[in-house]
Amino acid sequence: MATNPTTLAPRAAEASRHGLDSESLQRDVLENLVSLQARYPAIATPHDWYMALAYSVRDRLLVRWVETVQSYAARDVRIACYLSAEFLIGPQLGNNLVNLGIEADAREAMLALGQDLDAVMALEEEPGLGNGGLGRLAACYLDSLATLEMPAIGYGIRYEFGIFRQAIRDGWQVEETDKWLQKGNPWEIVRPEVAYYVNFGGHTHSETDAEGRFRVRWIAANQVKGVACDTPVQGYRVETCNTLRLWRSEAVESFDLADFNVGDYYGAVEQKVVSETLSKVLYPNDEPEMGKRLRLAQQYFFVSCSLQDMLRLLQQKGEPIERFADVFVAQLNDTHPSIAVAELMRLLLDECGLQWGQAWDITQRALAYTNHTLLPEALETWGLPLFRGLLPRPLEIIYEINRRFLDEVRQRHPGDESRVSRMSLIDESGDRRIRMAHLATVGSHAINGVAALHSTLLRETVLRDFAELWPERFHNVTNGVTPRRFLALCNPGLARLLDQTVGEGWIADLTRLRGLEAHADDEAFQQRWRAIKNANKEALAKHIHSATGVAVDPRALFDIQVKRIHEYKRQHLNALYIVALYQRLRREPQLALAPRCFVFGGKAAPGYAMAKLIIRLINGIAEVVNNDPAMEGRLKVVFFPNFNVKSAHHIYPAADLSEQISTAGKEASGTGNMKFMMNGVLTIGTLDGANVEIREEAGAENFFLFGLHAQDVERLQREGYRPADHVTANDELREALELIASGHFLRGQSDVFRPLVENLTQWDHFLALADYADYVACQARVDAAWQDPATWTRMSILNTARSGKFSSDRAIREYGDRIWGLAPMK
Ligand code: 8GP
Repeated sequence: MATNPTTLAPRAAEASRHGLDSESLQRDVLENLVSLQARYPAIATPHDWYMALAYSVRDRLLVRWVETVQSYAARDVRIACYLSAEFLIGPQLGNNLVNLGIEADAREAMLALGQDLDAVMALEEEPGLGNGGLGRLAACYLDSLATLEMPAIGYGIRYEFGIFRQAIRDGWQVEETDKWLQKGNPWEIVRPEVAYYVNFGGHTHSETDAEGRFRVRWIAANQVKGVACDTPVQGYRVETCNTLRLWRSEAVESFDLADFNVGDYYGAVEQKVVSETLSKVLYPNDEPEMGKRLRLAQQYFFVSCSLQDMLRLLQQKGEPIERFADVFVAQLNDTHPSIAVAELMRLLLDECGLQWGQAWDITQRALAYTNHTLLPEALETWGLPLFRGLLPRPLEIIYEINRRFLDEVRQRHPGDESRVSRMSLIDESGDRRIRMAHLATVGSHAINGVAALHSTLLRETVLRDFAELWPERFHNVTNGVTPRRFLALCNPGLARLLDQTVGEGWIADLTRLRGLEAHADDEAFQQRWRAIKNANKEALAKHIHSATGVAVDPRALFDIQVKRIHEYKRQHLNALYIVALYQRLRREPQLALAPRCFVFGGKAAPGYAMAKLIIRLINGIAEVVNNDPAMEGRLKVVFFPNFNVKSAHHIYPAADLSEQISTAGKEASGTGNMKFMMNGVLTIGTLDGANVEIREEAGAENFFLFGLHAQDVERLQREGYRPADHVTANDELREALELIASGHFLRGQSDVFRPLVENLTQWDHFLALADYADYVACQARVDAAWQDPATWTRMSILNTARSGKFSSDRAIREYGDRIWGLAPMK
């Protein structure tokens, strides 16, 4: 029976208002246990309880979700579409409880059913649909969009296998497949009726239609169907519940049938398998690009489905095609969705019949591009043959965009052909390749970097010619992270103290944490602050013990570096310092250094040999240091395996020191740095990415700064950098490198770490040795500050107090104001 949505909504809304108490939750959990899990309490597994609770919470979201979707359809609003190949959303249950404001009720309900809420939450599989910073940023932004009640849809790919699980065997990283869907996903609603076809391969054909208009038809070699898989995104204590729509690829039935008719059963099945492969797995590469055909197919697939979906929604709203850019603005999260420039043009020209000029105007007004990296090896390009084979029609459109664009450049700069070839969408210097960052820039009305320094460097280096041509299109929006997940949810002890001190409003307005400043020197307050940190450290110590078998002392300084493993992030600089410390302590056991526990976490791209070697080195150092009785009570080293959103919840709140030590100019922003800061963690860092702004906000006296500036790095590299000079000048450094090369940290095998040591002493592309001495000196200042608890705690309180800027709510407001023309609404 069809239900009338207009009558359903008020009734359901009424029900939901009564559904947010512990009794009704308890009732629903029991009911769902039977009706969805087919279990009764006595035999229910912990996972059954998780599912029953998750479904009960989801029901409470659905009412708001339906109303939100209805209101966007009915009202004259602009909708922000966040296009991203990655959404690292993390576990959903706890976050939804916090945002609905029913965490305490859920705890009570589960207790009444004999279950511990934390234990139940711990069972949730993490949807690892992202690599790191970029994917997690997208998830934080969805949280803020919903919280600020801004009309928004997240569009991406519903990978069957997310980022690999990292296991550590004999000190090496081993990748295991991430079967996150094995036990079902209670948060997902599959919508078989929301599906689109996407073309691949074949050729194009020009014709004149009945009205005498010139049209191009794309005769595809095959098609894949994209099916919408939706996840509700509930805002914090508001009625708005937005949508994350991820596309799952399926075979197109008619293709199977055609093959069946000629009796090619295996051919039909193969087609099905190939189609389903598209959304099978996330590419586990963090920065460097690898030009895989399937990756390009994934990008085009999700972009095309998303744009087709937007066109359908436009029609549903009763709006004409000319209004597309008034109703939608699409933010391209890096270049992965940048094929949207060509695809939107194709849909407007070939499917909607618009003229080029009008289509181009709509495309540019509808699209905006965020750049996340300056590393040249990370800028996406696609070889022409591969591109043409897969996407012949989009390629024709790219050629035409390029022709018109280069005409414009030539008009502005007559005779400057070197500029023309620098700016072209096609790199003709070697084998011809499409530059996706240029495509995204030319097709967008706004281009932004993700921290002040990064945006400046973007304008001065990678996109310099474009910034000269269109200065008004370039912006900065410094990244932010959601305080709901990264403070309220993951650090409940601190959250309670913040509630009591500055009032609960901080969760939706993080600048209110400034109210803490008045308490920074209050001894009693400092004591409570420390007690919370210590409890978090004890909890992390337990996790470390169960994950690695290493016992760590919560009284030690927890010095933590968690992020993807990459040479530019310089985990090896940290490792060199640990080796030096180890040697110092062996030589001078009486040294008055504070006990330290170094914790590392992060995945290496499976094909990135140097990054994997760095993991092995850290584990080698850990093995030696942790088993040396002389280091007992002085030094511990831990590599925490499989760092992900879930383990991050335990790590950020328990840290004392946050390592943000990338080579200046290389880290676009960083967001882990912000999560640490909110949790009262002091930063040791370079002037890179958002560290610059973190230091500005915290105050220079509350930040441990070291290292070369971005201009120094650039100059050194230009003028010729000689890492060996630093080795000669610094005995401690030389000895540390020699010890590593000797095989001391790999049971005497001297050949394994040699490439790493040679790389450092000969090239050191990321200037670790140039920054080494200053880093060590800075660590001595850290040690001194730690030995004075009142000073340290004051700095810690002030870091939390001044972290307001780094809320993703601020970032989303800026996107709304400067780029989308979209304000928070009710
Ligand atoms: C990262 C940047 O490296 C980081 O500095 C920044 O904070 C973050 O994006 C969010 O802006 N970039 C990536 O994660 C990235 O390029 N990932 C590739 C896998 C696509």
